[in-house]
Amino acid sequence: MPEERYARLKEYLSAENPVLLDVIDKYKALDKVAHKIGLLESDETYTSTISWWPMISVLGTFSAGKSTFVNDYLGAEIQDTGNQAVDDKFTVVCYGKNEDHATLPGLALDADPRFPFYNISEEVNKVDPGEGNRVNLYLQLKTLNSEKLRGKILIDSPGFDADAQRDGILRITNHIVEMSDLVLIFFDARHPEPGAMRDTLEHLVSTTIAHKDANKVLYILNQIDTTAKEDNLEDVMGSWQRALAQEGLISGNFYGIYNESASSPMQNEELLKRLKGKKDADIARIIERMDKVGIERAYRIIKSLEDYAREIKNEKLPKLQEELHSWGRRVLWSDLAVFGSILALVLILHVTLNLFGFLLATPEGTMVGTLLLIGAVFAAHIKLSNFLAHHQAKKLLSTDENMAKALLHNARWWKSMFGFNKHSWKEGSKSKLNHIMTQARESIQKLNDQFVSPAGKKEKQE
Ligand SMILES: Nc1nc2c(ncn2[C@@H]2O[C@H](COP(=O)(O)OP(=O)(O)OP(=O)(O)O)[C@@H](O)[C@H]2O)c(=O)[nH]1
Ligand SMILES: [Mg+2]
Repeated sequence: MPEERYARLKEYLSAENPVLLDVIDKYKALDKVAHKIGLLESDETYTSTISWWPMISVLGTFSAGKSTFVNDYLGAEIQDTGNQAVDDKFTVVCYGKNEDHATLPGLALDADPRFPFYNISEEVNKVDPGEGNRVNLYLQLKTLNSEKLRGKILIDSPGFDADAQRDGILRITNHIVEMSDLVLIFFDARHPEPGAMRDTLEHLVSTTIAHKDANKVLYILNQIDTTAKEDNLEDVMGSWQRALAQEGLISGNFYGIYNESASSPMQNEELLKRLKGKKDADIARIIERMDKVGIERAYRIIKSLEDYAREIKNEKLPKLQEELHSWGRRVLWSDLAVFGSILALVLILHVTLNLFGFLLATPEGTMVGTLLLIGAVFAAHIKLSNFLAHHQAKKLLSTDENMAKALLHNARWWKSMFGFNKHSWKEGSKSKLNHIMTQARESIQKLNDQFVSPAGKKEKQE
């Protein structure tokens, strides 16, 4: 039920993202309008169509050092690392109040309003029937009491190998890339040649650059400490960037880093200084993006509220009005046809067989006859208007399920086409939507105020 969901979202947000608390009430107001119009069923809510927590996902080739990076960022050994393929699941790491960190099965993700995974099993089932019911094989949840994770979700993933990957994993990867606010794609400098990364590149890069929000993807060449042996950092970085460019990537989001504690010791001081300088600068840029992700998500959530309200007012309502009007017109014509036919039938029967003479003989009889006639027309009207509404809704179902629902919700037998033709139709809902849009803009203003940096510069807004 939405009430329960609002309450749980509020509970989590008050602990992790209080800025967004009052936005829930605005979503609630939006849901109420949508329930009234019939675009949402009473147990549905727009709050479950977006991710409330910013997501950072770490993807890449196996043994590239993804888990080592995650541990280092969090300052906790939460993930296992090693030279063989270690991870076989996606691990969603999020904030937890308890001191000990806990590992929960993937199914826990379905129940938690923070996670945009509520339909992941269905998604997987679509490409790999039956597989979705086993999401525990693909996903697990870990909680950690770390300030770094407050109001954020971090996802570590299994090493990517398109050949060996089942469709289920590919589908989850796409879903994660789609939902993430920031995607870190790891390669490692031990295998910088295109051959070793081709599969990964082809799949990951092509899905990510196809994404309209390409700036959210960072390409990271890890383990650049291994270039010390031959002192060929520039060559290795160069060939890796060329491989990316061949896939059509010309973005500036390339980084070269390594993990100090995992790196092999370097003798040459000069070289160490150079590599460390590069790494420190690039890690700082990456961390800056990771830290800012919450702000971008907050803007996105409010923006969606405004977009939903505008879409309902400017597109959904006019479309619904048009649909209802055309339904009303069909009902009217059918009514006329039915009424005409019944009347004609009665007349013919009366004239030819004098079937109703006995009724017309007395005033009471005439009255009963008229009532029967009206009753028949009335019953036909109810049946017909229902039938026509369902027929029309069925046609809408494949393109716009919500519209089909809204049509059935509004197309009731006691309504006529004349009601849907008015300017004032759904005036109350329209003014509520206007109000929500104004409020959304005010919230954005509030966020701006909150995130204005000391230098007076505003943070990036979408
Ligand atoms: N030399 C060096 N080794 C590293 C670096 N980062 C990680 N490693 C080592 O590389 C191995 C793999 O690291 P992981 O963090 O497990 O890699 P992963 O990408 O999570 O691997 P999978 O989960 O199996 O795909 C481990 O033995 C790490 O110690 C680095 O910057 N330099
Ligand atoms: Mg790993």
